[in-house]
Amino acid sequence: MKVANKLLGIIFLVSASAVSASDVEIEGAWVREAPPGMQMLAGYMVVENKTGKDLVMTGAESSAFGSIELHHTMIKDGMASMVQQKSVTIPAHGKFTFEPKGYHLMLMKPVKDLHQGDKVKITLQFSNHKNVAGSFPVRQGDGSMMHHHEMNHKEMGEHHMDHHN
Ligand SMILES: [Cu+2]
Repeated sequence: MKVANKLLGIIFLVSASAVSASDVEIEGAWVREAPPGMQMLAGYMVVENKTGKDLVMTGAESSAFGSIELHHTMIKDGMASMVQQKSVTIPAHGKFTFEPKGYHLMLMKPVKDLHQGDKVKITLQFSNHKNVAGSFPVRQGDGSMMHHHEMNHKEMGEHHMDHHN
């Protein structure tokens, strides 16, 4: 099939509140449970683009977090580092996977501690499509996974628990 590649420029759709968009679907979404007080959590999902054009995802937002960034984990010489992405492109009739050790939503400054069983709504933003919202259940990650999100956290000093008997 011939694909006419017209550069139409980037159209910013100032979308209203409508979030139903069956032409873009979020599958297998989840947020990794983190210890209380953790200021960075990670969200994962597969975004399926059922449209005939590449979609450019530029970010995400949620009332449950202060801010959200798109990150990619790179492993080089055995060291993991996270690189912020300005956007990711979900190919026409294709999928884009956010998964541990790969691309992820970096969920920063949670407004409250999240626990397994909680659900948060996260809205994905695109430069050439209206927003798409998904429900992300919180669950524990696979214990065997590398905890790459903790790598930037230095020893937090002593943590005292005062118990009254
Ligand atoms: Cu990250």
